[in-house]
Amino acid sequence: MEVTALPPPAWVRDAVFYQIFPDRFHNGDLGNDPPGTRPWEERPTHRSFSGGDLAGVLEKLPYLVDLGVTTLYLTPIFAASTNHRYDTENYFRVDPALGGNQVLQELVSALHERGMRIVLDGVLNHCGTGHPFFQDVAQRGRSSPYWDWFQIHGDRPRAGPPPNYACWAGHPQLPEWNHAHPLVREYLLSVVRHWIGHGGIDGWRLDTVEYLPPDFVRDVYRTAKEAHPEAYVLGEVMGLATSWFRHRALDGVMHYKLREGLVRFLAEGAWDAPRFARYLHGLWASYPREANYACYTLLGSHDVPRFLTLCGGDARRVALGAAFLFAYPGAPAIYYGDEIGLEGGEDPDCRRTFPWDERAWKRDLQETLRTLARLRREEAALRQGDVRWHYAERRALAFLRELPEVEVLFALNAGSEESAVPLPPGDPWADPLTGERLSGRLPLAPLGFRYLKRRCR
Ligand SMILES: [Ca+2]
Repeated sequence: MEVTALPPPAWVRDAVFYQIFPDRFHNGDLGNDPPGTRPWEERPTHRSFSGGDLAGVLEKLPYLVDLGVTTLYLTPIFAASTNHRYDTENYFRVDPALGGNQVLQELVSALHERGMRIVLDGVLNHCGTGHPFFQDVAQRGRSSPYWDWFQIHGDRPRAGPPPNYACWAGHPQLPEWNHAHPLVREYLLSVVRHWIGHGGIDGWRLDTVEYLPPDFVRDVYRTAKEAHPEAYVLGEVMGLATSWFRHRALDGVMHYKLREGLVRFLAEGAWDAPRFARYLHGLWASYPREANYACYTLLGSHDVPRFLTLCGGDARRVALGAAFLFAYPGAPAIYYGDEIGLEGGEDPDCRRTFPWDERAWKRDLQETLRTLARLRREEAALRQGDVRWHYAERRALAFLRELPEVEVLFALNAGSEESAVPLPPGDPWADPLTGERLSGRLPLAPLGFRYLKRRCR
C-alpha cells in the first residue's frame, strides 16, 4: 500500500499519552546536572535548569504504568543550550544533561518490553545558533557550504535587532532552515528516519507545523511511514488542521481546538452545554473521521497554563475535563503533574518540577485519572466506538460510544446544582465501576460525571 494511503496507526486509539518536559519530571542522575542547576523545589525561570533527565523517566516507569499510561511524548531531548531544547545543536545526540544516547536506548527498550511506546519532538523548522552548520555560516559567511541552508540577508548572520536572517517567530536564537534547499530536506529527513529506524521510537510530534512548507511535512510523513508503517505523525497545529489532513501530511494533531472548548465550558464556565456541543460538532465535521480518532486530546501542555490553574484550583473541574477526554474519540493525554494537581500559569510557570513529595499531591484527582485510564483500557467502546450525541441542556451533556455488541454512555454535569440526564430507553444500564443498575433518569451530582454501559441485542 502507498504510504500516503495508510490509515493512522491502530495503536493510537488505544493509547493513553503522558507528556514529559524532561528537565522537570524527575532527576534520576545528579551526576549529569548542567552547571548552575537549581534546587528541585525552586520555581523555574525561562533560563533555569532543574536537572531532570531520562534516567529519571526510566526510574518512574512503574509510577506511569500504575497510572495507566501507555505512551510517552517527550519534549525535545537532543543536544541544545536551553532547558526546553527547542534550539537543537545536534539532532543525532541526546543531550548529555539528559543522559545521552545510551539512556534513550534503555528507555525505549524498557518501554517496548512493557508494550508501551514513545514519541519524540521533531523540531525541523529551525535549529539553535549553536548548531555547527549555523556556526560555520557565522564564521565563514558566504563561503560556507551551509550558506544556502539558511536565509540570510547580508554577508554574515546578525542577531540584530532585528535579525537579518529568517528565524522562528523573530527569535534570533532559532534560525529557520531553508526548506527549499534539497540538501536541507534530506538532512532533516535523515533525522526522522534515524530515530524511527535505528532509534526504535514510535513516532514524531512535529513542532510548529504551521510554519513548515506543506510539501515538506508530507515528506516527513512519508519518510516516517517508510521507516515504520505503524509510526505516528502528530502535528503541533494550534488552529484548524483540516488542510493538513486533506493533504495526508499528518495522522493527528495536538487537539488545542478541542481544549479551547473545554476551557470555555469547564474552566471559565463561559459556555453552556449546548454551545459546547455545537462547537464540538463543528470541529468533528472539519476533520476526516479517522483523524478525529488519531488526535492527541489534551487539557494542558508546556505551552499553555495548567488546566487546574484555569479552574481556579478546583480539581473537580480537572476531573471533569479528563473524564470527558477519556470518553471521547482521540488519544487522551496527561501533561506531567496534572494528575496530582500541579498548578502553573503561562510558560515558564506551567513547567514546574514534579513534586515527588506525595504530601503535596491531590490523591483524589490521581485516583480518578487512574480509574479513567482503567475504564478506557477495559471498555473497547471508549477507544473504538462510534460517537453519538445524546443530550446537551444547560450545564449537562451526554454522549454514547457504540460498538455493535456494547454501548457506553458518558454524562457530565458542569453545573453547581444537581442535574439529571434521561437515559436512552430499552434495557437497563449498569455502572461499570459500582455495578449499580439504572434506567429512566441518570442523576448527576454537581460537577459530577458517570459512565454507564449495556450490551446490545
Ligand atoms: Ca540530572
